[in-house]
Amino acid sequence: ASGKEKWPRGEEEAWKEGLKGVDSDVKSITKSVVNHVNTSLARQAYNLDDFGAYQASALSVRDNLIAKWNETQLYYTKKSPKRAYYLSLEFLMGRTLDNALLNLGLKGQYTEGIKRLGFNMEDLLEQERDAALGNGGLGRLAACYLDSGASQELPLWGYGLRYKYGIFQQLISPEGAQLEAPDPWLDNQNPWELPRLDVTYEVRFYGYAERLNDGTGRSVWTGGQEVLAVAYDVMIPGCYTKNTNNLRLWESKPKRGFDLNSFNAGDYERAIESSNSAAAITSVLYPNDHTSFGKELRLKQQYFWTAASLADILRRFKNIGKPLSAFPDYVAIQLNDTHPTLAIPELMRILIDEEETPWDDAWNIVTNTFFYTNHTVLPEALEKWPVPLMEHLLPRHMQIIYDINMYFLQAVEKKFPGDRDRLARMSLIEEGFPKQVRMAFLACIGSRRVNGVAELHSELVRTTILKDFVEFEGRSKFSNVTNGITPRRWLDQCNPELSALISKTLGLQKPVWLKDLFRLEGLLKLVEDKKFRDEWAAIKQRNKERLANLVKTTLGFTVNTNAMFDVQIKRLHEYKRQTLNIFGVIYRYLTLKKMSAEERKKVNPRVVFFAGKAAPPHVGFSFSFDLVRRALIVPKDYIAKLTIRLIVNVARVINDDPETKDLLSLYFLPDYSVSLAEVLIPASDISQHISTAGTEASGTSNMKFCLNGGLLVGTVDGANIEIAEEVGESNVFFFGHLAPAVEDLRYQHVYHPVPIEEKCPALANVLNTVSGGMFGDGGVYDPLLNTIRQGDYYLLSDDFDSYIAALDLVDEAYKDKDEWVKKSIRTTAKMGKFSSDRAINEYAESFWNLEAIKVPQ
Ligand code: F58
Repeated sequence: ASGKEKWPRGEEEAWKEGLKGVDSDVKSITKSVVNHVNTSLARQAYNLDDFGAYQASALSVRDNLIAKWNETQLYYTKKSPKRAYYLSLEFLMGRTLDNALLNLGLKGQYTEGIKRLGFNMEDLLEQERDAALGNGGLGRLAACYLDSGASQELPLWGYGLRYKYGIFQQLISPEGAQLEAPDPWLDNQNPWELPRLDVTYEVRFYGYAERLNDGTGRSVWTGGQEVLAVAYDVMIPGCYTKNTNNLRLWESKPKRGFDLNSFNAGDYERAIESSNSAAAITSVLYPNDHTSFGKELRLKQQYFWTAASLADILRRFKNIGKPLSAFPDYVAIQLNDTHPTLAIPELMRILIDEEETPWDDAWNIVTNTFFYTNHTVLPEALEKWPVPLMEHLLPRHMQIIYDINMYFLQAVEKKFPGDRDRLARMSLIEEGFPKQVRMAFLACIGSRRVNGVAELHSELVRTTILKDFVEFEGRSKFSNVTNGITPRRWLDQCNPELSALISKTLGLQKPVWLKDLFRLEGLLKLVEDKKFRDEWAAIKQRNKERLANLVKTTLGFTVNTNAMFDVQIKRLHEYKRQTLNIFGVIYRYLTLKKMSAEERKKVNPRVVFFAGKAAPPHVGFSFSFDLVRRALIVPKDYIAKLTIRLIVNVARVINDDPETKDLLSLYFLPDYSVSLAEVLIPASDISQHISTAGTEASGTSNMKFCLNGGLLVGTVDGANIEIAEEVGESNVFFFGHLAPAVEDLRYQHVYHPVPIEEKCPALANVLNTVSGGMFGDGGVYDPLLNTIRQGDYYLLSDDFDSYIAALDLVDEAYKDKDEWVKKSIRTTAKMGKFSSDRAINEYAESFWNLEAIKVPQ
């Protein structure tokens, strides 16, 4: 406050000269890249390949980021604002170089500088491996939120795990079987992380918790295994701002190199065993998607990560010098799904056992600090942990959970006296063999606010899985924040031509509209401008050619770029109904085969693309209630894999049929990733988001396609609904039953089944064609076909006819090219709402009470 602070050491000027990072002119940039080639890589022009040039460029860009990152962190520390932390087990970041160059506004200069050194930027960008530390939508959402947090100048950090292996690499065998290979993404050094070998915390597992019984509620937890968490920092640059935030990822490491006692006793194997088991904690991302299956190592990951993150957050808070009661004034923690829920009992443990805070005060701090986002209402995805496992691994936390439950149920009993059913329904502990801890309930009662990720989904959370909690705690605790996507990666980076056209047309600098996406509405007045429409359409065409090139070079197929491109890319899962799509393709093929040559001339050619991974089957599968109810004893992940096999084999047949192949072809692109999405999305004319109504919480790729001028075929589900509200229903191809009808329809399937031949002859015919062997041994597909013939839990037979009708409407609409382009422009123009900037600001304002803090230039 007294003006200039004292400079800590040496000459201030000398320090400041070195602080600037890389200058942004081309000459300084080449100098810095060459310097990294020579020093960091110890290489020279003679032996430098594209990969080396990529590494040197990345290191040069990193210098730039570090300078900004350092200033940002120092500034935050000085100002000590309230901070928010996003805890997510998954961050699906994709590549970094292009994104960093664009956010820094240095892409042009680096491209030029690289060219002077004899390299091509596009080739260098292709050298980077994706950071694929996530399964799908939930992990990618976390990555978008980090980009928006930094771009909106919010003091927001992410916390996650530094998995040695990300999501598995998918290979497809000639028979169409998915094979999984590891993803050793760290094998070449990762220029985007800063090891912080000095930032470490000890984390305990197992052992004993003994209650002190001194009236304070404290326990002492001792013994067991102790492992070390080591921090790795990933810099998150904001778009055209100095603010550069942090994503801190933890790596596990043995506390001691090895067990000296065993070593001295001559048991070498035993000596390294415990060190291996410590390192194993962060070795691999669990590839399960929408299932929870109670594995000890997964629970270890969750505790390891929440314990290290909380310790770090607490240390930072303590540096401010405020009393613990002020914790919620300085810290907000967002729980990305239930995976970090152990942070709730962990903070209770620290406050009670270590800080000697009375229970009520501790609970008050906890429930004002945490916020919980739910991402699914599918019963098989709701996390539950067996009580015996919890007692074994985390004995003190289990005590605390029992205590939380006791106080909570007392309060419920007080409000609803004598309602024993309600108590059983709401208990944190589900009765059964074994008893299980219901993590969603714990997350709910331990948080200040709970939200879903799209309007419909949030309403389903309130009226189904958390209904009792809404009745108990009041509706205002339960709200909605519709998901968003970052327009930096999902338009500017993946579709540079469209981005340039938009800047030119709106007469705005890129960062202006990229950070205020509602500005896209300015495009509406150009819908009637023929020249503009032609430019718009030409860009789409070039993006289709870019995709076709990729397919040619990677798979060797020649794609018909005069056809409509129809894309479905997401994790393979029954509820997402890739089956509906492939059965639709078969139906179309059969229809084409029946047509005369004359009739075929009128058909709109279509190329269908699929990509996505299926969860690898896990051993020790336990039959979920859902499957038992459906009398289907078939693991879901097996069905997903079988769907891939069917797609691949249908592709083989129809792509080879000389009569139809120009009118209909089909590709399954292996190893779906963020980078592949960046090529597929800008190339699509139409994309499919066709989950059974009420099952897809939001969906986020739907937003990405629309932002790039692609239209949607979709069910009335998740964020599709809000997209249609924005762009107008005439620009979306909706079909299928609505969410409120689903329960009744399922009931009908179970209690009044109608044979599929009667109910939906078109679909029955398709299924029979598959069983009949048109696409190879029909028997192979029986388990998949039976899910529809018996039970049909995801209602394919109810929605198939309207699905086909919707696709017919798409064909009709596509015939009028001019009108189609208008729809495309209108769609992009109305995507403002779906920027993750809007979403992150909603979290900041209505949940976290967090203010932006701009680092001065
Ligand atoms: C997804 N969930 C939702 N979970 O399915 C999708 O509708 C939504 O748009 C997205 O979250 C973002 O809100 C999702 O991706 C997972 O991948 C979990 C991984 C860990 C096991 C449980 C599923």
